[in-house]
Amino acid sequence: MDVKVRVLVCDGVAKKAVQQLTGQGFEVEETKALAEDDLIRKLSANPAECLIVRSSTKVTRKVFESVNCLKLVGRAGVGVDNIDVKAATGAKVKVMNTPGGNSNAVIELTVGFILCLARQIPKADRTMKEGRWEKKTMMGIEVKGKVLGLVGVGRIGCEVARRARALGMEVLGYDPYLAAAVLKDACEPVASLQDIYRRSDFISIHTPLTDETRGLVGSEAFALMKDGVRIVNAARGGILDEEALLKALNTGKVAGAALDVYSEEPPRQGALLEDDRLILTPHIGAATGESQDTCADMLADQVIQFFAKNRAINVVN
Ligand code: 9EZ
Repeated sequence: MDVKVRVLVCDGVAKKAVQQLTGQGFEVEETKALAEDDLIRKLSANPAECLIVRSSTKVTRKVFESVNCLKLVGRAGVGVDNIDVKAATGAKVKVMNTPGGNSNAVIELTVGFILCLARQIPKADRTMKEGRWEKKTMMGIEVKGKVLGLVGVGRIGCEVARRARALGMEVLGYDPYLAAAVLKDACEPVASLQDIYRRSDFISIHTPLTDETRGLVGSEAFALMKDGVRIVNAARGGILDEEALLKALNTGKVAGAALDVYSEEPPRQGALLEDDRLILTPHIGAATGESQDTCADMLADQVIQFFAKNRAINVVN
């Protein structure tokens, strides 16, 4: 590499990735999360061919239309919600992310949610800290022998299934994009979502957010579910209809739900935040050191590959 490729790293992406890029001869500058105008100012003053972000920095259309140095934007994480991919494509800027880099963190959070819903662990902790020894309202259930229904059985759903089986659960799975033959090692494939809703004691969502899955678990779905069902969503906000969930809690249809993601983040103060049967976390699915390291490594590898391939045509002397 004669002229060093400049990389601007925002949002505190894992150190290992920065070291890896520096070691490969990239010139890396690290900065905190930048607002739109600050990002444009920064890239105009000191052009970089590559921009790396996590979640905080939004790479908007205005960014792509205001600067012409970028060849590649990489997101250390799953999905590209904070990057305007259409605008990037229009500006001939490649966009990359790290599918699967967060999977194990999400898998383990899901298992934690299932056990918390079964035993009310968060509420038990809270009452202790409030100075009470409250055993009477803490009666739980065991997951052994219960049916877990998976809505979506991709990378994450599949591994949740294995762990749930290790806990003695019976696991049903529905995924319209995967053949039953592929699913049947991980779970019992069922032919329809209705089968999941009718038979499950726990339901966990593991789909992406698409036009097809937005609002998928709503009032019609709840109407089919068993009384006392428990719901987990650590996938994406908006797949589960929160208003329908609150109604289903109020009628007693749903005994509890654990949510890491919301249709609006952070969710507005309201009924969602007040019900003890809801276990709520602030989108921490990917928040493990291991997951951040894995995503950063995956992205650094891809960035190195990209410039190894494309460098020659990008250098203008
Ligand atoms: C949709 C899905 C799973 C699903 C899975 C994947 C795009 N997509 N959609 C509805 N990969 C279950 C129900």
